[in-house]
Amino acid sequence: MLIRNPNNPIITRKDIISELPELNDVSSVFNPGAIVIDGETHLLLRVQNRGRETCLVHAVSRDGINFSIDEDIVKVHGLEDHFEKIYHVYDPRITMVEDKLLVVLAVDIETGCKLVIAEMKDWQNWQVVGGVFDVDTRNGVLFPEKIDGHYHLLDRPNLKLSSSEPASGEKIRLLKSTSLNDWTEVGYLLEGRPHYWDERIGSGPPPIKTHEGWLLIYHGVATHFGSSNIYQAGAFLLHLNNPAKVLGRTRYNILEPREMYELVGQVPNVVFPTGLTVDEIDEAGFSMPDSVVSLYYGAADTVIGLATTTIGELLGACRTVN
Ligand code: BMA
Repeated sequence: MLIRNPNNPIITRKDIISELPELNDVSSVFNPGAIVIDGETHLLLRVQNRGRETCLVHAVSRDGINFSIDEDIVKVHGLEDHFEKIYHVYDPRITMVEDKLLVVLAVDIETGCKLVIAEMKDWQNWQVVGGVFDVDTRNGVLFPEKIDGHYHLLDRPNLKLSSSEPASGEKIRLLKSTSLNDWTEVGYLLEGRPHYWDERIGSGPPPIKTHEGWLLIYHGVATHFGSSNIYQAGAFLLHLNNPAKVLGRTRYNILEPREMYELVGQVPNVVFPTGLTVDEIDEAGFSMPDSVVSLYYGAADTVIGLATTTIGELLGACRTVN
């Protein structure tokens, strides 16, 4: 259902060209946030250098396929007010909420991972305006509008399954807040399905508003292959006025590692969607069944892939739940 762009991978390490020592001959570029503003597609790239340090870099494109990439590293101001020592800031998910351009970032600190919300000042400068600081959590996405006067956010609290494994999780949670800072738990919405493609799960890009409900892409991890986890993508649908209500979920994955650049790389067998754009949205923020969806995803934690489909195809797939 998702058609890979023939130019895939659309961004690789060789496209990062900069005088900065931090961006010289980098190792990988993956898991981008995406948004369309005034007809241009903007990405925030997760760039990993040979120090295995993470930098966020902005890229822009007229056609959503060929990107021109900034030479500077994006600054997130105010992080130091919250954390003493930060290891990595990564996996940006970008959402426009009531004229504010916001990004949710995963931030690795000594005690695990927190979610930080930052507002764009310009593409190089973002200011921390909130976050989810209480639990160890990741995969945060903001809804593009307030519901019942509240911001809404999905996250995925981490479980530490064993000391040798990275923290991961298997339940997507809904939170709400009036301020972007103090979040109240509404409840857990979706669980991983042991033995199947999505044993552990987490949201992908931010929700899309459709007449049938909030449409989301998520990632699922099949962990039952011993040392080789497989990261795939699926979709689910939430009620428009009551997003705690799950209306549908794909039984099958809609994208799985198949191409060489998805199967082989820094972390093999990974497609990890974090950015999504829709070509046609009406005045009220709704996309149409034939609106084209462009999904930007990290492949093998090494490069960026692009795959397209339509809203109608995704909604149809959400009805295949068993
Ligand atoms: C997840 C996150 C992602 C990463 C993926 C595959 O747990 O850490 O950033 O792309 O694993 O390694």
